[in-house]
Amino acid sequence: MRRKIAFIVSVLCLVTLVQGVARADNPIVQTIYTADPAPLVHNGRVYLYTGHDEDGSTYFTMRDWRVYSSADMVNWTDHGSPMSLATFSWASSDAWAGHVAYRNGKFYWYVPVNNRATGRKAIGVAVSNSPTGPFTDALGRPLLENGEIDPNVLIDDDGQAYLYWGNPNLWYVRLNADMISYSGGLTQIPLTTAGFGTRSGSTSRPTLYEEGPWVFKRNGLYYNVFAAECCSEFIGYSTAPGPTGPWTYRGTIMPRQGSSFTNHAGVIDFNGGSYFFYHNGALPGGGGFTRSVAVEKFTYNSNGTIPTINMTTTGAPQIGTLNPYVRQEAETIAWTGGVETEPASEGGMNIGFIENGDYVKVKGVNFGGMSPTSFSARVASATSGGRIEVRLDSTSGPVVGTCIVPATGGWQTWTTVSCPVSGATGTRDLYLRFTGGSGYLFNMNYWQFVPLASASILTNGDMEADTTTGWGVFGAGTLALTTSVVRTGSRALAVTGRTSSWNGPSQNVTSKLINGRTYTTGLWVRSQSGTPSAKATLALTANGTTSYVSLTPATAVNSSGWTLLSGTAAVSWTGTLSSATFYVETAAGTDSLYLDDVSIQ
Ligand code: FUB
Repeated sequence: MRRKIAFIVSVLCLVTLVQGVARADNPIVQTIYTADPAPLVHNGRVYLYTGHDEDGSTYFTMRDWRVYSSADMVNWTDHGSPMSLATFSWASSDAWAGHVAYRNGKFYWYVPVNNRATGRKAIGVAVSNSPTGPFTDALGRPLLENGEIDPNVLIDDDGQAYLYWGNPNLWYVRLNADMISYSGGLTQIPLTTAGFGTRSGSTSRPTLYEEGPWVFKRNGLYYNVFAAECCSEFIGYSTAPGPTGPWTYRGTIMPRQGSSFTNHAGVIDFNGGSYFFYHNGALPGGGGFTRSVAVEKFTYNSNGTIPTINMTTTGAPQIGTLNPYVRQEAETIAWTGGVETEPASEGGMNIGFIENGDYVKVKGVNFGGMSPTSFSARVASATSGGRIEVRLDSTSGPVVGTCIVPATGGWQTWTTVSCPVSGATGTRDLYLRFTGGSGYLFNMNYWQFVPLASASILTNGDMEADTTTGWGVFGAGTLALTTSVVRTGSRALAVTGRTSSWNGPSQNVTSKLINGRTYTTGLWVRSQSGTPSAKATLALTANGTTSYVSLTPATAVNSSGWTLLSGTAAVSWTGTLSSATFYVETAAGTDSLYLDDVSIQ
């Protein structure tokens, strides 16, 4: 069934492209149906926790929760499912709307599920040291149970945490500092029409409040954004001077729209902007039980009220651009037609179930002023592979490179392929379009571009001069050119005779660095025998003090193929720079190495 969503999304987007209409980036996820967004800002990223509507559902058939994250609000990385009904041994069904709170280095995920023993809805809490999990049941039993749903946590400025939840009523309880126990009783918030508006045509539920409270504090004012007046729901909100009220109804944020009869909001401030997350039925096959999470950017009115926000297919604008010269996960996606995601044996997720014509769009990729020289991708194929067309602007835009993916003997048997690239400059949308025969072609785990060596501050970084010109040795070692083991062109650099792990090929870049600049480094390394971890480093001496900047992370290399090391690092110093040396070393050992296509720019 998942193939069906993916196929229809692909066809719809081709039609959209042919018609020349601007491309949609809402809903956020196209690989599965997602619902009940709960965004969390942490360390410069937005983590988006969602529910997961099973394909073809005719009820809220939900068995697991999902996590996505983004630094730019348009390219979202899929972190898979770090929590499911199985996490809670006492839960029988209904992995419904949850919320994640961060406190003291831990992430607490509060969710409503059916308690097998009582048959009633209960609130469970799971905990993790990482925003992407895995999460484990913190208690082995419900945190609380009163048959109601949709937990949400506010941690007030004085450190007191409140858990809100409820449908048909609205409740709160004071959480203890451990976040997995509470003090005092479960307290009902009075659902008055002054506090939560007047429902039309119902006497049993006089107010608009339905479910899904999202409580937060901004500029000293407490907001409760909630799903109102089922069915279908709209999103309304109330405000209060304190976390427990009294609440005053403030009106509609998102009117009834779209084909889902529920809606569910999450509101954050991130990087100077305000964002409203919600769900609808906008994907093909979507509806009340096959929903999709979407996002809009908005601005609070000057008096703190929230404007009307409508659902769009464009979504939020991108913050900044994406760097193609560092490893990017294949599952970082602005929009996809046809691919799915799954856990990768190398860690994280990979994209898979790729068929001829499927594609991934990555938005706002900043190639800079000089086209990269090559594109590389980590791929696996249990069949005969296929091709990756590297395109710009659209699925039918210019092809700047084509990589051949071979059979690797398994869907999780990974190899790195690379291909030359030309003509990719400026900031463009990148489309990776996959082609081949029938059936599933290959999987992709990650990709990156290699910057143009001639744009580099290094001399003879591609090693194609007929001497080792430009290169020296940091510490001990002997350099030689080789023509028998090369990555591109006809020469590579060989270093032997290293006597310490920090010894290796080097260049003096003292006159070339600019204080405060960020540099992107790329180099291909191969060992002559062992399997050391190699890395590129900058030794800076200013005002008599030497400091070391890691230009790339230490990366395992071997003798059977070339490994790309890459990284981005800010370079600055205080006082007068007397010496700056770029060098390649190993984390340990003195293995002999080959180097090719080295650049720092
Ligand atoms: O997703 C199941 C339920 O639908 C949620 O708990 C409610 O908020 C509504 O969105």
